[in-house]
Order: sequence, then C-alpha cells, then structure tokens
Amino acid sequence: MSFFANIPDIAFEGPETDNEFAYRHYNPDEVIAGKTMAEHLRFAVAYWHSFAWEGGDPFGGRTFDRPWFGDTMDHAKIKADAAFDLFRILGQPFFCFHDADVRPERDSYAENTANLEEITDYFGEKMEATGTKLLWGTANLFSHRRFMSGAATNPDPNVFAYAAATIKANMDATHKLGGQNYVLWGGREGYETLLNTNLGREADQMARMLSLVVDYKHKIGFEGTILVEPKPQEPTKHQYDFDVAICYGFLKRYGLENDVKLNLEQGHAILAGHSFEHEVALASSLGMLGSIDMNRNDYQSGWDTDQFPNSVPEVALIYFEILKSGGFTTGGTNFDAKLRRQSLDAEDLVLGHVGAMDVCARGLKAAVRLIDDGGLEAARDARYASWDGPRGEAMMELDLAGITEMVKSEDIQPEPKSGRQERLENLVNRVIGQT
Ligand code: XLS
Ligand code: NI
Ligand code: NI
Repeated sequence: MSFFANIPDIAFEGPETDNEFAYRHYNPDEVIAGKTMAEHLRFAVAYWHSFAWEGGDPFGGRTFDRPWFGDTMDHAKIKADAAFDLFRILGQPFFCFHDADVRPERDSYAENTANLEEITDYFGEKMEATGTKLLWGTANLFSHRRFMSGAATNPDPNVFAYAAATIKANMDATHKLGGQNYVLWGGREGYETLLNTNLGREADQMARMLSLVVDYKHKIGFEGTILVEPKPQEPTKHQYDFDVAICYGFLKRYGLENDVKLNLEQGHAILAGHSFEHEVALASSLGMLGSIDMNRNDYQSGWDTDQFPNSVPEVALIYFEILKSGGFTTGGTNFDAKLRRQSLDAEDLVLGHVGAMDVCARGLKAAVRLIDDGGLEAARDARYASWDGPRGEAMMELDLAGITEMVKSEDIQPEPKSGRQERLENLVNRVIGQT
C-alpha cells in the first residue's frame, strides 16, 4: 500500500475552498504576465528533505517512520515509488536529487556508481510514464567521512580524485535524465581552522574542479546550466562560496563567469547577513541568476533550518526581482525545505508543499502587480534621472582635475533629495495587500 494511500491528488479550487487538500492560489494553467503559473514558478520537490531525511537533530536521532528507510536497492526503489506518488499528488513539474539520496552508500566507487546507474534507469522509466522532469542533479560530497576535510579542497589528492569521479557519475545521470541544471554546493569546501589550512591552494583546487566540470559538460553535450550554490557556513565554520559577491569574484578570477551561474537559497542569504532579495538582485545585476532554493530560516535560531516558505511579502519581492530579470530559463523554484521533526505524517509532507506552493503563487501574483503598477520603477528611474543627462555624461568623461574645475567654475552645490523609503514601502504594502 502506498505511503500516501489516503491522500487525494491536489487540484486548484480557489481561495474560497475549505478543503485542506487543495490549492487556493497555485493554478498551474492560469496565464499571468504571458506565461502559465507552472512555467513561471517551475516548482521542484527536493528528494533529500522529503525522502532521505530521518528527522534527526544534534540531540536526537530518527523520528520519522518510513517504509523506505534501509540501505538496500530494494529500499531505494520503494523510496522512488513513494517519491513519484508525491509528485503525482502535488502535480509539480520537477524534482532534484543527490546521489546519496537515491541509492545506498557503499565503500567502493564502482558499486556506488552501478547503483546510481540502476536507479537512474528506474527514474527514467517513471519520468517517462508521469511527465515529471529533473530540475537538477548533484553529488553529495559532504556526508561521508571521506569528505570530512573537503572534496575539491581536500589536502589529499585522492579525495579530489574520488570527488571528481563522483561528480562525473552524477553529471552522467543528470544528463541521461534530461536534467535542466547541474548543481555544486560545497558544504565541506571551507575550513574549521586556519591553523591547518592553505587558503591559496584550496582556491586553486576548487577552481580546477569547476573547470573540469565545465569541460565535461561541453564534452558530453549537456545543455543544462552549471550552478554553484553560495552558503557562508554550516557545516564548516567558513565556506568559500560565501555569498553572491564572493562567488562572482571567485568565478571571475578563474575565468569561469560565463560558464557557471548561481543557485540561491533564502536560508543561506540570511546566514550570510543578507536579505534573499539582496542576493537575487545582485545575481541578477551580474547576469548570474540561475535558480532558487526556496525555504526560510527561523530568524532566532541562527541555523539553516530549511523550513517551507510562509511569508507572502518576502516571497513577493523575490519574484519581483526574478521577473524583472526576465524570469527563469533553466532554473526554477526548488523547495529545499523539510518538515519539523515532530511532523510525522504523510499528510504533513504533502501539506507542507501545498502551503509553500500557494505562498509562492501569491508572491508571484503580487510581483506581477508590482510590475504592472510601475510605481517602484518610476520612482527608481526618477531618482537616477540626472545621470542620463549631460551632467551624468560629464562624470563618465572628465578626469578628477576636470571634475574639480567644473565644481569650481559652476559653483556646484548639491541639493539633497528625499529617498522616499516610507512612501515606497507603503506602495509595496498597498499592492501586495490586494487580493
Ligand atoms: C545545504 C544546501 C544543499 C544544496 C544541495 O544547505 O542547501 O541542500 O541545495 O546540495
Ligand atoms: Ni541549504
Ligand atoms: Ni540548497
């Protein structure tokens, strides 16, 4: 019997329904701003949180009871069956996985790869039958103890080799399944203490791995996007892919900025001391916006708590930035989000996603209204308008002495102008508040 046996497929019923098992706002076929909601949002379920995570925390182990927990290939297939049941119930178009989520962990590379290949074929059949697609695949280069001192940045070249071969196997699997992106998140690519760490060497190693990935992508004709996922710390004390700005500097330094884009996560932005819209807006202004991991952090705990998003105003500003940048191409909205460890039931897993999808749908609709309203863009354009005139052009052409001459001869005295922040915040609340 299916784990989700008594749970109906979720359909759109509109905001007035009192059916808990329905979408109130996510109507996949509804066209808004030129695309369906499904095409704008491109939702994905994260295999690891929904199917591999057991409910542990630093003080206690497994709380969940799932028929697929176990380390055989039979368990892996029961897990896949349940995952595709959830995908059918939710009707979201995509999913994402790490190798370690979908096959048992063995000591030998050959056995791990053979098992990954077997499950890849199993996925392939199910994807063909159901139409569910792969948003991205990735290698877990952080859980097993062999990666405790890093993968690409490990002091031992044998670990680099093992990691490189593991990435190859995962790129092959992602390519075979028609994945739209391939992600690298460097959870152990950082340090615990500078006392034993050679920063310069580790940066070169990380860049070397990334250029191997880019070369291999071209070699096999993978048309998806290579994405790096910034996060400042956790599990290591300091991670090199700290945030958007640092990732961009790194990619530029090694000449990789045209071949790699970024996968941004709400919780990681918060850990880095940024808002999520800051990270999205910065990536967009650099032409580096690839995909998003949509979740939220508990603002008190200081951890990457990976909760389902539930704030429409927060989410609205994210989709506002994404829409302004032209929307997703290969990217999408991956729910890198997990249940709380007391949320034991199949219903919790389904409804966690349903609520998150509705929040994102409301955020998208609000973002479209913000764009249609035009007030924010008009205020921003007006604020910089003088830069479009002769004064702005002069600043770009004159040297320091010339500018000084101009200030003296024209007796320039700047007139401060209001930034109008409260008025703009009122505008945003007015537009987002509409139902
Ligand atoms: C962990 C990361 C991870 C990546 C994929 O914090 O968010 O889940 O998205 O390896
Ligand atoms: Ni994360
Ligand atoms: Ni993530």
